[in-house]
Amino acid sequence: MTAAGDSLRFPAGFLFGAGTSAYQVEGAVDEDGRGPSSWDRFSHEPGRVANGETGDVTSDHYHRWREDVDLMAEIGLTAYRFSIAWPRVQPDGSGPANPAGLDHYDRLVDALLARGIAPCPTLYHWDLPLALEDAGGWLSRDTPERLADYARRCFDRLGDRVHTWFTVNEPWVAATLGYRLGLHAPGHRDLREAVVASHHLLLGHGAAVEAFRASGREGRIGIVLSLAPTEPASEDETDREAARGSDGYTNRWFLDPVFHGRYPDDTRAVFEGLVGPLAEIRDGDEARIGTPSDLLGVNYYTRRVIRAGTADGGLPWTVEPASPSVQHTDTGWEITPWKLTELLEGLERWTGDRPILVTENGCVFLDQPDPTGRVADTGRVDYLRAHLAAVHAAIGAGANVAGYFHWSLLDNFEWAEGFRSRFGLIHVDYPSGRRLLKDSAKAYARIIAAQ
Ligand code: IFM
Repeated sequence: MTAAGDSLRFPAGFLFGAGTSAYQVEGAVDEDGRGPSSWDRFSHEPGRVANGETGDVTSDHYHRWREDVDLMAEIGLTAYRFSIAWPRVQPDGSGPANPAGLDHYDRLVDALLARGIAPCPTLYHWDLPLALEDAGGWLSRDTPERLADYARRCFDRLGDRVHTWFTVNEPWVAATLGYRLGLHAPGHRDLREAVVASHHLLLGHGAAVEAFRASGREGRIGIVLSLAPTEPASEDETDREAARGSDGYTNRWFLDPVFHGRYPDDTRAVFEGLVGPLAEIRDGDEARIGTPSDLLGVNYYTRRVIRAGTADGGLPWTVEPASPSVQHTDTGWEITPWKLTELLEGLERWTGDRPILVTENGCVFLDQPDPTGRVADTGRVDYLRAHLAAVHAAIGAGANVAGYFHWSLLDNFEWAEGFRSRFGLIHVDYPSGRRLLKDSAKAYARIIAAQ
């Protein structure tokens, strides 16, 4: 069978991966000296997560990682993006490392390498040690320094075998959902806080890159950004201007300082017009955020269509609802693979000749196993093929894309959505922990095998 995506040949060495993050898949929140995180507390607060669900057990990856590595090998993955749980390594967010925490990732890294799967850890995927949350979280200027100190311990222990590192996952989402919209930990609702948090998350990235260079380890390191290709709802100049503003808010506020060492003037002016002077951005900070890194991780799910008009919090644009003329996932996100091609083709003005890795791309489809154990997730098969074809097209047009990681390896805890959103290539039956490769995992396996 040949369908869009199956017959595509990618450059030699292109990484075919899948991703997870610690709080979403590990469970085992009280084991081996792990300390509490911001998400442990948040998810246990009534009303924060759908159906009152938590990451206490979730996909049980902390215990089942050997089986999961076997499944990765069965699919033929050549890379695995996971995150290291900071509260396992430093239960209080600072001080000496907890050896049992690092031992876990040490074993995982060795098992991956034994299967020819490149380990690609993310240092921070939102599970902030609770002690640091209580000391101010990402509103505190000390948190980026703590991140660098923790990162150093990871580089020391794993840096002889890990050669691709990611610093911070999706600072826009962490800052916006955590500090402006109140949907993620710590649940605040304040635009000013969101801007300050985004600055400190970016400083954490810069500090982690500095720590990596100081470690003397060989390898590459970079940030992971959720980038939303933005288009105006009409050709009206007001909508076009609104789309430029929204692009600054979600994309350029992060790309510009990371790659050009300076926040975009237009976005800073919008923020300062709404929340006052941003004295938290001190002399030297932007240069530190721009400490040269080696790659860019891009998380892409869908586009943003923007119309002029003021949203809540006063930002001068509104996001259009999904268009009925575009296909969508089971959570209503538009399926727009052509925007991924455009996005990847347009990043060179920031990345230059540095490689781009598509670090997340995926969809919610809710298909369940039939009586024979087959999960016929046709929607995900089509989504995967279409987005791999989009990456292939971008490479053909000259974009330096070095890998693709489907989100997610496993069904998992989808933050405020709990378990009702299933993103996995692998179906997880939560009560028993049983895993089943969905049709999408088998389709991915065929694509990888055909290279
Ligand atoms: O599950 C999340 C992930 O943790 C960060 N990026 C988006 C995914 C899907 O919402």
